[in-house]
Amino acid sequence: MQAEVALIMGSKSDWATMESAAEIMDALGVCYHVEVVSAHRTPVKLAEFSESAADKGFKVIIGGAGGAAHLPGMVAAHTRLPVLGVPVQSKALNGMDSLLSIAQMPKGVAVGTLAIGNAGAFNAGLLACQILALSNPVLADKIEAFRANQTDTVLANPDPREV
Ligand code: RP5
Repeated sequence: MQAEVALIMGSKSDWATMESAAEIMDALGVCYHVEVVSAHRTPVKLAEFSESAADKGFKVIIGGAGGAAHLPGMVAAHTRLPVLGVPVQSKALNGMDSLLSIAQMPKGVAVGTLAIGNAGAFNAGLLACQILALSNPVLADKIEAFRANQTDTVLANPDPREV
């Protein structure tokens, strides 16, 4: 099956965060490709991966990185595909470095920046699915059901003292 989402990250150490993106894509039945592609340690690979991504059939790229998190921005510089950036929580600065590195893009090269950490990774996966759902009614129905179930779960147990 053709992977529509490229889920890439700067290091294997990012997987504990980025697997949250995989979790929601698994739940919604979206096929994705996972690979470590580092802006700093494998810069040539990053350029080649990004430049060939559209031709390979990817429609959305999710890039996660921490610290000097140049991965999503550099990927976006090499492709017209939408790039969603996930700031991985760093040890030194708790992810503020990652967040600002990803969010502060110059005008003309767009990266959609998500929240720091697992929530951001999960939402990147969800947002990728929502983008794909624009041209996939079956996926759109699955997203509607996911959202309805989430709402029902909250409404069914509004007492904060109960688990
Ligand atoms: C970044 O440096 C990676 O995205 C990772 O978040 C961080 C630390 O990488 P490792 O030293 O754990 O490989 O490039």
